[in-house]
Amino acid sequence: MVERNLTISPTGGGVGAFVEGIDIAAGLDAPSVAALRSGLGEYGVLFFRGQHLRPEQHIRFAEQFADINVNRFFKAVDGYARVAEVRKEPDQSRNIGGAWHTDHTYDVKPAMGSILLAKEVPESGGDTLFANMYSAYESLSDGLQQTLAGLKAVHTSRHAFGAQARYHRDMNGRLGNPQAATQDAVHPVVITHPISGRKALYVNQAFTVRFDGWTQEESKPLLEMLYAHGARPEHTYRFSWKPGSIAFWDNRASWHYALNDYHGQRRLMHRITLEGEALEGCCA
Ligand SMILES: O=C(O)CCC(=O)C(=O)O
Ligand SMILES: [Fe+2]
Repeated sequence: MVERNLTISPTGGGVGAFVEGIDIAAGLDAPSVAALRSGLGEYGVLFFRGQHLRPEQHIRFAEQFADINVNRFFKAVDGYARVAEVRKEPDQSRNIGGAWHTDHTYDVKPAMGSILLAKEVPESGGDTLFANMYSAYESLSDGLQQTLAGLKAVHTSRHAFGAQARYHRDMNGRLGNPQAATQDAVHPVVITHPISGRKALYVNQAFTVRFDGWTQEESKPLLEMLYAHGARPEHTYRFSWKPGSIAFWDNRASWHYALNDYHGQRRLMHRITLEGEALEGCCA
């Protein structure tokens, strides 16, 4: 089906764009897929409304962009190993992704992004914040940009998903497989984005532990400065979900933060994660 009405319009906030004139369940033609891919690279996250996809439709949409990554840590939707549940029940206090991060940076080939579909949302609350890692980089001084261009950083999942991680305690078995949390990866601190070719800041508070060749203590002040800088309101946009809303984010161009402000209510999302590639530095 030809999507002649497809439009991609910037949110007006610091990151992301709204996609309209599209019915994902009906299937997309190649030009529409190409437009969405380049929009993703340009805006970092694409938002859609009213897309009440069944798991097969969600999978078919995802497969047009990349291979699906089967998440090692999240429980899957019954009968669909490739669709993960991002669920918080009324009796749970912690949520998934409730701090600034970008997914899978502890992998040598980090996931390119995720397609998160809202199934059940709280009456109010449960928004997700996104931040723009192009503008985060571009708004640093020339001097700091040059310093960062020469650096790599170490990313790990051990503290977040490993057997000792606090994260597991309140998740009632919805996260599993702590023995799989053994990855470490080294990535450039400033990457060349694989789709847009633009430079993006590529460290995040959840998984980056130090600069390569530096101690944790030496790294901490500069990393914390970068985390605070990336989260400045001018780089961000806050998305409010309704059932059928989708956020399709690019992990290399954005961070995200799932707000945990809806205690006593259920929130259920279906998530498909897409495989990515090894990341190139900006300025070799
Ligand atoms: O639930 C959300 O809004 C996002 C959760 C998250 O961080 C993720 O699915 O990667
Ligand atoms: Fe996440």
